[in-house]
Amino acid sequence: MPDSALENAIAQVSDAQKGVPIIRAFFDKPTFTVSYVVHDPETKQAAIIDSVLDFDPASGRTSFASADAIIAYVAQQGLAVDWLLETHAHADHLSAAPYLQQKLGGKIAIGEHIVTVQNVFGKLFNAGTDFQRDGSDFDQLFADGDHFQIGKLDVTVLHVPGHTPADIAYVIGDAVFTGDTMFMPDYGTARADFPGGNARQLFQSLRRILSLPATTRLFMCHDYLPAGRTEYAWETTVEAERKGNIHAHDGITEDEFVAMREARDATLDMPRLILPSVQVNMRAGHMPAADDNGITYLKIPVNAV
Ligand SMILES: N[C@@H](CCC(=O)N[C@@H](CS)C(=O)NCC(=O)O)C(=O)O
Ligand SMILES: [Fe+2]
Repeated sequence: MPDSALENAIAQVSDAQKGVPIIRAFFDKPTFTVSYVVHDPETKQAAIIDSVLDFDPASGRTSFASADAIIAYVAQQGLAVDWLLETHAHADHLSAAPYLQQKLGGKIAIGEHIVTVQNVFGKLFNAGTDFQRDGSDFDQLFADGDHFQIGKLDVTVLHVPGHTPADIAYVIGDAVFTGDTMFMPDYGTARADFPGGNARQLFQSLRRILSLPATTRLFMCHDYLPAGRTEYAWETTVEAERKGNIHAHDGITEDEFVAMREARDATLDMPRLILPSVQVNMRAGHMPAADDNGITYLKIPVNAV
């Protein structure tokens, strides 16, 4: 006997899910980073956002457990990966985008202002002429307002500088991948003291994201588990951030925000992995070319940062 009630229910749910991205988060505890796989339930086309390459700075060894967990999920769900999206050149973890691209395909993309970041860090690390600094290490550079699709899902790019000059947020269907702009309401916002960072710009970027409709889903790039909470969390809404973000709720003025942010930033240590991360991430996640002995080296600038 065909179960027509169930068939109708399945059709109803599938219909309601059209245009709504399916989102799976992967949390990397050593760097408190959240990576995402986002896919279109209709076409099974997918994007991977802000992946993590495991790196042990004491031994200089890379490993792939985090990336392999994403690969296993993609295979289990039968997804086709079109995009490897970065919200910015991360200063706290290495990107696994090249490794994922090799295994799964897809184009590596970031915001067009990455060229500013490449120039600053290219200079700091005294990179040779083989490092182009024109964004060409990436397959695609996005500008504010750019639109593309993941299967039938609509994606709009918002340039949201402040944490770095090149940060972008990806608005995919009803979900926003905010990168390092805001964090969960009880933790607040991203720091603005990296090279090219700017607390005033960050405030404007926050207000821009928070102008989206109240029920817009927001997915954070990090969670640092503030005192008073016992579970890591990374999903919230525009409404919850506007009501409750401890740094940026409605009513906080730009000057108040900037004073708070600059005072807090003055107390923060550099991220544990900033030196390896920026050297690799400015090259779209690729290591610098190996020396003539075949070994790849990452530099440590002394008294320069
Ligand atoms: N302890 C962390 C710090 C990471 C960090 O500085 N995170 C940045 C994002 S890349 C941030 O915005 N932190 C905001 C804050 O702590 O106020 C590490 O060493 O990786
Ligand atoms: Fe960051």
